Amino acid sequence: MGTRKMDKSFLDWPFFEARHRELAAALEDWSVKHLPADHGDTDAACKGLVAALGQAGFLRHSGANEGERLDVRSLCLIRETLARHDPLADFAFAMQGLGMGAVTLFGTPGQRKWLERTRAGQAISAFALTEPGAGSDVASTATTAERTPGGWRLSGEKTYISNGGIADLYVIFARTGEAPGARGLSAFLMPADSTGLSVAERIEVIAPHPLARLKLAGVELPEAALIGQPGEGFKIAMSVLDVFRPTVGAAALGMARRALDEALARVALPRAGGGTLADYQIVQGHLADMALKVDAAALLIYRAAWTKDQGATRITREAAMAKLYATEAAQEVIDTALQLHGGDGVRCGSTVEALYRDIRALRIYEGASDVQRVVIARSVLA
Ligand code: COS
Repeated sequence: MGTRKMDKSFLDWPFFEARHRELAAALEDWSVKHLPADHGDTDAACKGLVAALGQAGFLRHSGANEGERLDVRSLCLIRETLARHDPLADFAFAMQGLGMGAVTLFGTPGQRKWLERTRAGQAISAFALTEPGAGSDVASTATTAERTPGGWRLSGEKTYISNGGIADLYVIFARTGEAPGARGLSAFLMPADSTGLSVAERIEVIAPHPLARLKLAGVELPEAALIGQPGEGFKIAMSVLDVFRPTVGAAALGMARRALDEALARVALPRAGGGTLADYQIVQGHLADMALKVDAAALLIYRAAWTKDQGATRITREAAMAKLYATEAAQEVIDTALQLHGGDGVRCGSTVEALYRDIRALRIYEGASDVQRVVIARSVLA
């Protein structure tokens, strides 16, 4: 990591309370001691990270039981800190939250029992929404859930499911047919050992993490597996995404901060011909743009998180702005940091090379950048 200390002045912004500053400091200490994890075997690394984050108590923040509140600022602070040290650790944390988001927001007391295990790092969760024919267009979901005498029978396919293959339980969205399109979907809690559920394919991506295509061949679920009411699945999915999209922005922010730190360390190195790269005004211009993007992203992210934590019922527009801007800006910051490293930037195994691969998927998952533009445009036109 860059030798320079990261700028933490943002923690003094009025969005935060003392408990947030304490959380950020505790996680920073933990991360310095435990990260980056050994990534040799991605599945084992993720399982180990979930267990370690659970034991250390940080996964408590990934969900909330009755009488508690999900604190979006804490989620964002944790994601940005973990992503700055080890993007796979951020992934491991994030999926426990996204996977259980529907249960945290809409679960029955019986379903909430799973939260004890996911928040202790003893069970791994996943969010199964995307399908081969329904990515950005959730209303086209084709997986079906038919009523049976004792509950539901699910058939279809889900793809690009993070934690697919290592998850202990999935929250899955399927068509129950109360109405066409978005109004005919429902959400279910589906344990990974359900008969008829199989991993059809493990998917390799440019920044490795557990990812799979799932096949559902008549998976039988009890009545108690239904989350919320029949027909509410689309709104449940969107409400979960509203909470977690700012946290994707936060992960991107952590990666951008790391890239800026790496760039600052690099441009301070003495050059053979005398001076440093930082002496050049053109380099200073790049550093200024990077710092500006980092702060602007942080402001949008913590605006969205603070607004939700103040009790807003919807933060659709704020969440979309935070995710869109922070992920696009992080890609640019990381690209510039890589450029400032010259040939060393594209060397496999260098920090900026890894960040360059790690950031890419964040502009796609949980609503691609153009989906966020659609959401923002609709809100300004409304
Ligand atoms: N919170 C609560 N309700 C919401 C909502 C939100 N954020 N967004 C939409 N709704 C409601 C709408 O109010 C509407 O309700 P009514 O039928 O009562 O009017 C209903 O849901 C349908 O909304 P809309 O017409 O906007 O749906 P669209 O089919 O046009 O879809 C987008 C909108 C494209 C924004 C949505 O499909 C989406 O977010 N796609 C990306 C999905 C995604 O992130 N995938 C990644 C999976 S996780 S890796």
